[in-house]
Amino acid sequence: MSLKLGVIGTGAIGQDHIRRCMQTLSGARVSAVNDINPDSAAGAVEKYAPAARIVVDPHQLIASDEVDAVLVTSWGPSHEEFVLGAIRVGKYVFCEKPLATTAEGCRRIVEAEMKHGKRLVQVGFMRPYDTGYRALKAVLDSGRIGDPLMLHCAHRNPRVGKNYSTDMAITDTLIHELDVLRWLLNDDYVSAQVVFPRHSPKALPHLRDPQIVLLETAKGTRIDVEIFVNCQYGYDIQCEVVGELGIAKLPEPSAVLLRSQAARSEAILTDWKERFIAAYDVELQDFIGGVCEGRLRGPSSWSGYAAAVAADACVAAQGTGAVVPIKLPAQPGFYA
Ligand code: NAI
Ligand code: ISE
Repeated sequence: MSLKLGVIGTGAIGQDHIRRCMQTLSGARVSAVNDINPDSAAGAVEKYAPAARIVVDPHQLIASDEVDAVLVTSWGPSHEEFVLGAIRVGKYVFCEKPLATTAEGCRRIVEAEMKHGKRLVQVGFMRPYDTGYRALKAVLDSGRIGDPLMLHCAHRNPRVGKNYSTDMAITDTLIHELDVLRWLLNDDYVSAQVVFPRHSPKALPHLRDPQIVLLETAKGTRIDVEIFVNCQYGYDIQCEVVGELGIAKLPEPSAVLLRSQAARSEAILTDWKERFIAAYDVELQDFIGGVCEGRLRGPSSWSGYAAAVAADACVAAQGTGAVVPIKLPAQPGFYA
């Protein structure tokens, strides 16, 4: 039997997930779509899911008998409403990051899910599914470089649109590191500070770009993350862990080493869709499998909440330059 998916939001990642559900993954098909922009919904259906129905009201889509589970791929500020809507009718929901744009919003989702009594939500944090991050974690867990002391990370996008704001560098971009580094280190954050280097003239005046986020964990590990979303040259994700006994670095995506015109070169990817293509495939296949088995295994609402608690502190730190404490409540047994 094929799981019927309803997709809310048919922009960049919505279309990419519709494509992978219809063309790459097994066990599911897209049966209904919604977007506040009807042309976008029509375009996605025509291109990837000709048999899917366009439903104008997102809450009708969530409640529809034609939908077994929901994918929320609309803009971040709308996620909470749709995830709560799915929990209300007891349907499984895969929600792209961020789960909600504030910790308070994520907390409401956690509470609704716990009240329902069973996990229904998977958050679209795909990096724990990436083979590079998994290999890096295996090295750390093996103890080969001893305890991690420092991490140097970078999250670089070639450019962003005019609606991208300074806080989105945290809530939309850094949120990936806030999730994956917590998982990688098996540790929680205790403080954050944000400092701003010289403004890049390639960034629009309203956007402070680049930024450097400094995090400290409960075990005392120090992390610096450069966020540079107008770096021009490519989509570049870096993570280097300095341990007591050695250094472990996130592998680069594989590329041909070219010798040509008196130079050695390797191409750098320019798009997150390609950089994490395999990870997106595996995370969504895992969601489909989890729904079919009645037991989700992927990143939970609690992971979404934990990342958002740290994100709130980083956004506050952007405004003051001060070191802002991060206090994550104890994880409920429900999410163990
Ligand atoms: P986008 O702007 O390309 O597409 C968003 C779509 O959602 C648009 O078509 C818009 O009309 C629609 N939409 C917005 N509000 C809506 C509402 N209330 N109801 C119905 N439709 C609505 O944005 P993009 O890049 O696809 O991002 C969407 C979400 O996915 C964001 O939360 C973003 O952070 C996340 N994302 C995650 C990525 C990842 O690596 N996991 C990569 C890119 C995006
Ligand atoms: C985008 O929404 C993503 O999630 C990408 O993975 C990230 O690199 C980019 O900065 C975000 O805007």
